[in-house]
Amino acid sequence: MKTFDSNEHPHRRYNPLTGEWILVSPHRSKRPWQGQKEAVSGNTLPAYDPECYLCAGNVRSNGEQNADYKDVYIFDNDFPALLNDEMPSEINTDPLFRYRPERGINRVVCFSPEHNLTIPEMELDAIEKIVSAWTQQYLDLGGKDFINHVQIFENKGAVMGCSNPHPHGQIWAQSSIPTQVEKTQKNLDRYYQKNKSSLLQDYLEHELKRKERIVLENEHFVVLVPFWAIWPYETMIISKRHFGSLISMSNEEKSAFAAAMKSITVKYDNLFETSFPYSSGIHQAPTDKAAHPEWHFHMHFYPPLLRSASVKKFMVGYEMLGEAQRDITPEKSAEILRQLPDTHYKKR
Ligand code: H2U
Repeated sequence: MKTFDSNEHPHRRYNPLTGEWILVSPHRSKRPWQGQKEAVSGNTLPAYDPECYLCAGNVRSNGEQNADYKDVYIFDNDFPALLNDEMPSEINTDPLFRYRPERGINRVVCFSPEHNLTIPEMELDAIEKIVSAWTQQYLDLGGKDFINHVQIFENKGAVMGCSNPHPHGQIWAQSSIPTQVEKTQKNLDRYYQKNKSSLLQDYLEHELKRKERIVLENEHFVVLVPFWAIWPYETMIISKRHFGSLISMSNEEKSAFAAAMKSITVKYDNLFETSFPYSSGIHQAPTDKAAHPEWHFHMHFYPPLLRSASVKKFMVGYEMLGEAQRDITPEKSAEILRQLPDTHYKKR
């Protein structure tokens, strides 16, 4: 009988943050591909695009004019998914048709006035300004009595459904704690109550000893491919110190966080020498005024690309009906990312 080898044999891994399992099929990573190829976008973008609704001084679709901004610029989304208005509703008790009104605020965060500049190509001080702006937004939006959660995220690249290459992210602040965050919160809390320590701090300690999935680290943050990663090159930035949100970060930690974001996104761009698409976002303590000692600040990067600048992973079939599955192991992905140069390919 053969003995189990996680580099060779199919197995399932458990995600302690979501409580979900994922199927890993390492023996399959050499299978041939005759499927879809996406057009690779060359970087021919101008620094200013008169047609772009995010460029400085331009008029947006609702007729408002953007300021002549020089670094980060934030405005209320003109097509918000959530509305600020209070909507009284009858209590609905039917267990099969549950709903509740949801109140919130959506904002757009332009990272830079330069239309063709993404995070990996920005100077560190410009990325620090984004981190400061996010902190201010978390304070401002989270401080409102009806806002209990502030989701900061970036959707980058046309394959992710991003409508505009101008560097930008979004903030969705709302009265409920959204499903993904609620799952994570329950698991962090359960672990904290049981062990009186942070799940992610304990996890990080083991990862730093094992060194199998670490991509890079600096004084205050570690970037790794989680043991339970779903996407081929999924990573997480985890703070070394245990704290719950952006507002607990020292200035030094903010710089280190900005540096970690730059370093991982440079590696991403270098992987297939393309502007690497992803969805990224910060998971941190809700703003529901409760103490949340269980929360440990982290940022997820979920990139779709699999084997080249044009071939992405699809979450379809078995994954829609059964559970998420990956071929290349998280250890192999971490090794590939770790060995990539730290200088952006356009500057080499
Ligand atoms: P995405 O491409 O990541 O979806 O971001 C663009 C956002 O910008 C999107 O949420 C908003 C869209 O609603 N937007 C405006 O607020 N004003 C505009 O004039 C166009 C787009």
